[in-house]
Amino acid sequence: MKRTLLLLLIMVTTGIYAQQPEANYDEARVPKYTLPELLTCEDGTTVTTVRQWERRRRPELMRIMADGEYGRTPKAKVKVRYEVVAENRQALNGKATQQQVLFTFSGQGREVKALALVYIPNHLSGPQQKQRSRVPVFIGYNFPGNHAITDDPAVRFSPFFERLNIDDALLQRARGMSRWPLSMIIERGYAVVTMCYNDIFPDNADGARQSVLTLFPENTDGDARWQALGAWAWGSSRIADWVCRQRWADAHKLAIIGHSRQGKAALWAGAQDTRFEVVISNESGCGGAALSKREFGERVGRITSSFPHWFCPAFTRYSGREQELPFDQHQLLALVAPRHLYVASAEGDQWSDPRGEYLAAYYASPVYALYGLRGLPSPSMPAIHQPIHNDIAYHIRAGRHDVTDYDWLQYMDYCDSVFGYGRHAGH
Ligand code: GTR
Repeated sequence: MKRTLLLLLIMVTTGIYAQQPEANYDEARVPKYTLPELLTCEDGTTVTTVRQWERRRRPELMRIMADGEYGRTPKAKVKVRYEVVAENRQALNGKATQQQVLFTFSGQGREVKALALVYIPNHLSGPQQKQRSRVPVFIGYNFPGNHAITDDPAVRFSPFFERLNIDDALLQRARGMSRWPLSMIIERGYAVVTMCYNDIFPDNADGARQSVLTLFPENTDGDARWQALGAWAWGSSRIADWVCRQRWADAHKLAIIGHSRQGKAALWAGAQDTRFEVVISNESGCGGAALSKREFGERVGRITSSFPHWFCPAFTRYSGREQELPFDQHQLLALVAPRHLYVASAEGDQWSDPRGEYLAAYYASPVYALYGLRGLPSPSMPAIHQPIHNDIAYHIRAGRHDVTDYDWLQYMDYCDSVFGYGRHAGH
């Protein structure tokens, strides 16, 4: 029984059962589509200034995306208690201080626990040393649990797995290390704060009952009610709350990174929370960076039936009816402006529609232009392994759906440039 549960969990988490052959992978079969206007308000006013964008169009689009896709984030606050439950000042061969910080969220007489795993660089070298007394931070969820992204036996199981009460052997410590090259990140002078996304909202159709949603008053938002993606985005902001209070962290240099479904959540978090200076979507695909109206790879009908607990119920209305969507993902991406946006794709991940991801970032560029910033220059995609690092950044690499060292190296080069460090400065 426990094994079946775990298998199911792995399948849901990796999306194995969601991949079906009927998706379109032929560019010639992409329908003719018209994207909803980015810079025209609902009443027809054309946006030509930053002021109009920030006062009128941006709030309008925030509402449209919340009501139609991700759900409304409740305004009520829940109580959070933070507790450093373990510390190791000599982690990663002395290169980092590792902390495990238990977040206890409480509301409506209930508690939800989540465990952050934190690595802070001990030594900075070269130009970094002069420039930094506080360090920039990558914030991002992991999928398989904190214990799986390192081989350090002192790292505790994420609370979600403890609740499942599965044998340790089945939990496979260290099985997800490749996506979190901790030493490499620490050596570049960045801190990392990660947490298992299941701690915030367990990723299954019944997950809401164990999630942070239960800490809020009864939800009356109907079809616009938030679900998992909204909760994960909210949780990232709670991690940022904690990070911003730490002496070692540079609160002005926060990057949020998310892969795949967490790329979707990172974009929604980055749209809402302006403390994220760099917003990184790694292969977020449908409901993330990819344009829905291209109907390429994963589609709205598919994603909302495979994962009914991710989006707000209103999004399911557009199953098989993408051309009727009153919004598309370029509008979500534009909500990150004037902060830095990085969209990345993989050639072997056609399910996520790399071209659709690129084009959404390209079509978000006019908002960056309003600020005098550089988005993407042309609707033609760059070649593989030829990153573009403008105020909107993009790369496509060879290989499959994954987070690789190549991806991390691009993100760190880009952040170095954005934050004005060392050899990559001059951005
Ligand atoms: C897939 C899903 C994608 C993506 C992926 C993942 O099954 O269809 O939208 O979210 O899972 O998160 O790895």
